[in-house]
Amino acid sequence: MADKYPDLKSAKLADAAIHRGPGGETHQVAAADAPALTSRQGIPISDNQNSLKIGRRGPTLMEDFLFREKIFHFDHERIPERVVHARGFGAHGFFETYESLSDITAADIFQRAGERTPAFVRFSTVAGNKGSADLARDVRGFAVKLYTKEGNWDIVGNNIPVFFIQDAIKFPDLIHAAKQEPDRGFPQAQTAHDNFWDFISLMPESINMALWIMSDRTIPRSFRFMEGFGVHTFRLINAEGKSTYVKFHWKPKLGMQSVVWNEAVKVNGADPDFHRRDLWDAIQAGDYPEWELGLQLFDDAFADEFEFDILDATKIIPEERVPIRRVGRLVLDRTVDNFFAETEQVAFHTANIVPGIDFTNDPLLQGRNFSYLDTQLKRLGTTNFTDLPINAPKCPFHSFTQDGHMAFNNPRGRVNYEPNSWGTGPRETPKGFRSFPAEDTGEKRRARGELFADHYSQARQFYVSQSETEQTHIKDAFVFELSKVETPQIRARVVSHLVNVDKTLAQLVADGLGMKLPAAAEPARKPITDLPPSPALSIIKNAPGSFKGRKLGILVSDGADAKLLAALEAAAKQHGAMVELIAPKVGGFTASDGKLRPAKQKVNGGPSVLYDAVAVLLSEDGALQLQQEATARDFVADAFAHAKFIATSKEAAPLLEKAGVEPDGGVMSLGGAKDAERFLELCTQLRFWEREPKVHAV
Ligand code: HDE
Repeated sequence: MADKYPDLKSAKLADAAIHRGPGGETHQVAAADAPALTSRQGIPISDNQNSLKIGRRGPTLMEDFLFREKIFHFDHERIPERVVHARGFGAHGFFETYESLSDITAADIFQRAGERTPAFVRFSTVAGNKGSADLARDVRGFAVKLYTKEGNWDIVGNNIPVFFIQDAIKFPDLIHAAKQEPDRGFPQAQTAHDNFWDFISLMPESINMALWIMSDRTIPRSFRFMEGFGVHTFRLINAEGKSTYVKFHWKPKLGMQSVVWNEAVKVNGADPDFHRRDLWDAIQAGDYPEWELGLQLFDDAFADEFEFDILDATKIIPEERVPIRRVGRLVLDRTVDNFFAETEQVAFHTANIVPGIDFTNDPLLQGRNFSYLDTQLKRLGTTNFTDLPINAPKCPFHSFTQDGHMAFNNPRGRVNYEPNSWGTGPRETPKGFRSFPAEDTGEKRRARGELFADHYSQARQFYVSQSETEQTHIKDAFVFELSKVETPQIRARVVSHLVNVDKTLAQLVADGLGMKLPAAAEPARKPITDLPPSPALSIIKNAPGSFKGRKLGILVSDGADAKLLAALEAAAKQHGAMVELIAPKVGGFTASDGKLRPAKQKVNGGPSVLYDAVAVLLSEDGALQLQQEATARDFVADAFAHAKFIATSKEAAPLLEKAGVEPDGGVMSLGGAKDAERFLELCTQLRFWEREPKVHAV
């Protein structure tokens, strides 16, 4: 492989040219040491510019096997995209175990402190197709493959700890309703349409999730600032066969952060790849994102006393109730070599578990365990997808499965069955996987546990746990989404559920839609209205108090104060933040010291929505020029509307004024280089939320 596909990752830009001969024939002029281009059969190619023809003007010959092979392969480049989670982005890394957990699980990955296990993570949106935009309001997939010494363990989770439905039999309905409507083929990658909300309004079990998806969790700032969850209750099994229930959590070291809705809408236009670019850039810069694996551990006694069924994936167990024990860290430190080979062909499966871990009877999990293998066969086209490098275990593996499409890992020799008396080949081992011998009896029924019928209590708990700003965002999101729903009855039905969650919220949403408050929907089970708030559920209440990993965008012009610029850059670096310069021309600008510096973005390609905070360093002339430029006015007006911190040079004031920015506590005029650090200190608050109510009137 290595010979055939030379590693061009470190390739430098070489002088390349196409040489044109007198008769129109063309050849690429290549470096003398370049490897020969060949066909897939290894045949060296002398001309990759022209198909084989009779004479110069054709016809083209069927005999041109090189052309035929190239086009044949090209025609089949696409494989079916994932039905859900089609748009995704992956990276490699490792998991490091903090301490031995041998008392609670025999899983090899948790036996030795300090052990590193290779990992691959794929983040995704759910509803949009492969080419959709990153900032759709949507749940994010957070799928982790851990290549342990006893086989691959996949935690195929999301960035939200609950799900829409309780039983896997409803999944096709949910996804049909959420994705584009079948007659018109739109809208894509959004839930703001009739079919989705029609389904939700008829499925009260989805109301808790509806609150979560209307929160800022579904418009994350980037993958690096998201939590992840295994969602279902699993089991950990120790060497003595004792079972402990577990819920898996991924906690981002950089803290959680989201964008605001108007910003998300604009990011989608400015950079539809915002999230994947962010992860790529961070890893390339050596700024490796990290998450800690947290376990919520509990036993049958807790399961029995808990108000909800631990098998119900529409419920959480609040952290305040069962604390999270952090047992290791996941670090992403390597981008993929090839997007298709790795990110596209990676195949996750909830049933990829290892000795020491087991399932529970969560009916959603049980359904998933059936679904994922099926989907891989459809997408990757063969049962042998497990042999692709991204999917193959990194520990030794031996099985007697054989043949099928693309079999390149068949058993060697005569033995392909077990038991056999040939004395060779793999054998069962006492260390092998054993299912926990749970006792399950009961009538065969299409039914659910009784507590599954509580649909509103935790939705309320989620809502009352949010800060005021976040509650407003939830209200605004409901109003936005339901304003896109064309059928008034569907809007009303959704609001009738919100009445059971929180009357004030329901009233605010009804007001926002310009409708009367409907009567409450009939609850299947009386909601519990006094569950204590869980502050851990709020993003803002858990803000990291740091600007690390964030991005400062500095709008500059010719003559911009070089000292101030240097001070801002140094302060940002000190805080672990990245800086990008935006100028009238991408070729660069000449600062006050007479030096030409390159810009990263031209002003119309680098709107402020791409940055966490902005600075506007203009000369007097620059401010006069940019006053006339609509995208420069948008730059500051949007930063202001999105509650961002803004620093300005004194000379930039006319631009701010023209953009309608009224300086407040989140806008800082920089007197000199010494103010740079003060500004970055301000930025550690991430957003100036106090401004928000002042810039929204409806
Ligand atoms: Fe999935 N899901 N899912 N899902 N899911 C898929 O598998 C399915 C569910 C999740 O980056 C599919 O390879 C059923 C919950 C992620 O490759 C498919 C049910 C959670 C990913 C499938 C669920 C998830 C998938 C489509 C209801 C969060 C992307 C392509 C019982 C805990 C993994 C594929 C990646 C992908 C089925 C519900 C997370 C069709 C039947 C709940 C992160 O097999």
